[in-house]
Amino acid sequence: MTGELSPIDKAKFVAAKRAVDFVEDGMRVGLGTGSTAAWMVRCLGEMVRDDGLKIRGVPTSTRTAALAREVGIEVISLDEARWLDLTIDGADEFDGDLNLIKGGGGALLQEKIVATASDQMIVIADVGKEVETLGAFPLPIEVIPFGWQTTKALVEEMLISMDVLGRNVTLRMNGDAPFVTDEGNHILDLHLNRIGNARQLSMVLNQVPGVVENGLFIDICDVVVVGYGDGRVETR
Ligand code: ABF
Repeated sequence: MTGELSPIDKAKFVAAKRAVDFVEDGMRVGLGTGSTAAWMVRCLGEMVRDDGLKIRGVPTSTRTAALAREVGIEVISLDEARWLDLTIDGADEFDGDLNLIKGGGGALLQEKIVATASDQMIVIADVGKEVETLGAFPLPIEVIPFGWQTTKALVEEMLISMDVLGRNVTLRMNGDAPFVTDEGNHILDLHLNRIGNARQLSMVLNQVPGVVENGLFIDICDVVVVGYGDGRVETR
C-alpha cells in the first residue's frame, strides 16, 4: 500500500496506522477528509478485507465516501448512524490543548458535525501541524453564497471590533470560480496570523448572519496521534 514514501507521507501514514488500532469490531466510525485521513481509510479498508473487521463508516465528504466504498468499507449516512463511536480525521493545526484549525480541504462543516456526534475524536497529523498558538494557517469559515460579500464585510468589521491583528479575508477560489463545498456553500479564509482567544472567536464568528460554521474545533478532539518523517509516532 505504501511503496517508497516521502518523509511527510510517511509521517501521515504512521499516524493513520496507529490510530486505526482504536477501531473495534461493530463500531460506527466517522471518516475524515484530507490526505492524512485518506491513509486511515485505506488502512481500515485493509483491515476489513484481510482481517474481517466489521465497521460502518460515516464519511465527511463525497471524496472520502468514494474512497471508503472503493476500499470496501460499508458506508452509511450520519442520519442512519445517529451517533458514532469514534471519528478519525486530519487537521491543519493543533495546539497544546488539542484545539484545532480544520477546513483547509473545504470539508469543515460535515467534519465538525460528525466529530461532535462521536464519543471520541482522534486527530491524525504530521508533526508539522503542531503549533503553540493557532492562527498561522488561515482560518476557513463556510458561508452561504447569498450575499457572501456582505457576510465578508460583516466578518471584517467583527475582527476590527475584536482587535484581531491580521484581518485579511479572502474568498477561496477553484480556478476562476469560487470554491463550492459539498453543501453548496463558499469558503472565506481568514488570515489572522495568531488567534489569541480561539473560543471567543469561534462563538462570535458563528453569530454573523451568512456564516454557517468556522474551522475552529474547540474541546472536540480527545487525542492527537502525531507522526514523524522517520516513522516515530507520539500520542498527545
Ligand atoms: C481535513 O483535511 C481538514 O479538516 C484539514 O483541512 C485537512 C488536512 O489535510 P491533510 O491531511 O491533507 O494535511 O482533515
